[in-house]
Amino acid sequence: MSKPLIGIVMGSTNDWDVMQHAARALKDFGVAYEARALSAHRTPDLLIEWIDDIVARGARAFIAGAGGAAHLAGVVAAKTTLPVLAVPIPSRHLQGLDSLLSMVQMPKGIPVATFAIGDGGAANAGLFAVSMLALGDEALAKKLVDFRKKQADSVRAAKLPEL
Ligand code: RP5
Repeated sequence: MSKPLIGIVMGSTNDWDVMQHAARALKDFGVAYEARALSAHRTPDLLIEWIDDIVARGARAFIAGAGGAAHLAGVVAAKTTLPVLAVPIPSRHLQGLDSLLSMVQMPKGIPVATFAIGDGGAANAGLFAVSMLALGDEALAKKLVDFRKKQADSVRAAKLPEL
C-alpha cells in the first residue's frame, strides 16, 4: 500500500476478525493504512519500533484493538501525541466488558478515544478516522457526505415484511 495515514494495530492475529471492519471502512474511502498484530506485553519493543517507524512515515492517527486487560491503546497513546482510537475486542470470559473498561478508563493526561465493543466499534473507529482526515481534505469530506446520504436512502427505502 502507499504511504499509510492510519496505523491499525491489534494485540493478536485473532483480533483481525473484528479489526478488519476498521480496515474495510478505511479501504472503502481510499485511505491508506497499515495493519499489524503487535502486543503491548508480548512484543513491547517491536510495538514501539513500529509506532516510531510509521509516525516517521507520515501516519496521522492510530486505531488500536485489544481484548482482556486491553492496555495496547494506552501504550500506543503513551508513545505518540497522534490521536489513538481504541476498539475493545470481545473477550472469552467477559465478552469485552473488560476490554471496554480498561480502554475507557485511561488515567488523566494520556487520552484514547474508545469505541463500542466489537465489529460496530471497529467500523466506527475507521469512519471516525476518515472524519478526522476529512477536516483537511475536501474530496474525502465529500465522500463522507455521499456515504451518509446513501445510508439514509437505504433506511428510507427499507420495507418491513407483511404479516
Ligand atoms: C490480547 O489478548 C489480544 O488483543 C487478544 O484479544 C487477547 C487474546 O489473545 P490470543 O490469546 O487470542 O492471542 O492481547
